[in-house]
Amino acid sequence: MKTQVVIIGGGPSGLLLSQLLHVNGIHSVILERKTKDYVLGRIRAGVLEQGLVDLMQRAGVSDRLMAEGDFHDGTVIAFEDQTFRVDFTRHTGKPVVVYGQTELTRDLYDAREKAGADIIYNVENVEIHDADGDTPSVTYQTKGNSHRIACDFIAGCDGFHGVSRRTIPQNVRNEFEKVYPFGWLGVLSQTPPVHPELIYSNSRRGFALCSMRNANLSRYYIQCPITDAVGDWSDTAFWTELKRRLPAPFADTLVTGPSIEKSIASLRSFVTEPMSWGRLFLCGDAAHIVPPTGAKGLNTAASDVHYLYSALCDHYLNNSSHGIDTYSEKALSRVWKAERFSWWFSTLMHRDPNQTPFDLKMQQAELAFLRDDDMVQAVMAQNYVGLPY
Ligand code: RFL
Ligand code: PHB
Repeated sequence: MKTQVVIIGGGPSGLLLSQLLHVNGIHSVILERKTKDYVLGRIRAGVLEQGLVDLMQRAGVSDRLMAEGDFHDGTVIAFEDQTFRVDFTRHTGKPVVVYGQTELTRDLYDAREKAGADIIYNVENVEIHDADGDTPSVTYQTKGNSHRIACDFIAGCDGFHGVSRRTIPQNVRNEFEKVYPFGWLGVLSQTPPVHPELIYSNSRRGFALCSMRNANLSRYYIQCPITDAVGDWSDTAFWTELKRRLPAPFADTLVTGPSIEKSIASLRSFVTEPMSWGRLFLCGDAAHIVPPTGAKGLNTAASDVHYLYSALCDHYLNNSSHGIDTYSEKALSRVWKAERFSWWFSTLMHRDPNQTPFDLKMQQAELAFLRDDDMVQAVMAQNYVGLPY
């Protein structure tokens, strides 16, 4: 088999890249380790930057997002018993859109399948060959049979645990990492959201986030010890703890109900440099991870996809290698800014078990500065709605 671009990973990065290439007449094959239902069962991101919405539009898959997405002009920040609001639209002219990663991924699968895309599920033992030469290929197995695809380029969209990043030789790779000493326990429930906008809360008992998917589907998170297991948290224990971490007006009106999904995520900042090696290009979580505070993961994956699809269009349609040659540098420049914002916002909002009294005072001063200074709010808004591509 032969194709122009082999895409490893059928998550949002791989699907969006494949769809954008298709719109520009460039053929790709997607290799996905799991089934489509498995990928759609993962409850993850919920907040989209305008840049990602624009890419979905360019890919011809934005109808449902525009009809059902909820445009948010700001967010509420709570600390201890105080609340204030950061107005995105006033500061930047842009809102963010609340639309689940599951729905976005479903829209991309529908479009790819409608166009007759080559998506191969349940692949095993994916290996990348000769990415540093002129004739790369990818081998894999399905149902015990071995296959090889020859290609011009390989896009590594296979997430943090994929094979693509590890294919880049260790003496070429530089990895930067910070692991946070706490996790997020998340609950999805068929209940109306407690407030029309997201609430990020730094309370004495730790961080909490009130988010949503639609008018009757809420997504809530609380900071928990990394050593906790989902089984340690009954629904009642979760709701009791969430209420304790919210200012009284929200705690008193919170509607609770049975959880339909409950999971614990660890928090990590991670970047690998460079993001390309020969004809292999890393995209999304394969190259970088952010802690979820600030909702930058999927959105940063989207900016990589933007740079990579533009580079491949330059190569195939304009006979220019400039985009490909500068992909890693351009992508990393934006990635590090998203890393900085996610790290700053995580540090601001969580209670670190190792926090000293001085650290706590600094956190309180920083929150007061954000609350009282319009320019600081403008900087936060600019980062939250997404820096330009
Ligand atoms: P994914 O989604 O991990 O998809 C990678 C795909 O590759 C497949 N794969 C392989 N396929 C073939 N061969 C192999 N060897 C393979 N190894 C892996 C996997 O099965 C999978 O299908 O990476 P991608 O596409 O780069 O997308 C990244 C996003 O999923 C991620 O950044 C976000 O979900 C992060 N995130 C959030 N991002 C936001 O922008 N806004 C948010 O509000 C937000 N909230 C979150 C989040 C992530 C969370 N968790 C659980 C980490 C909230 C949470 C709780
Ligand atoms: C979510 O809705 O899952 C969500 C929203 C905002 C974040 C992280 C996660 O910062």
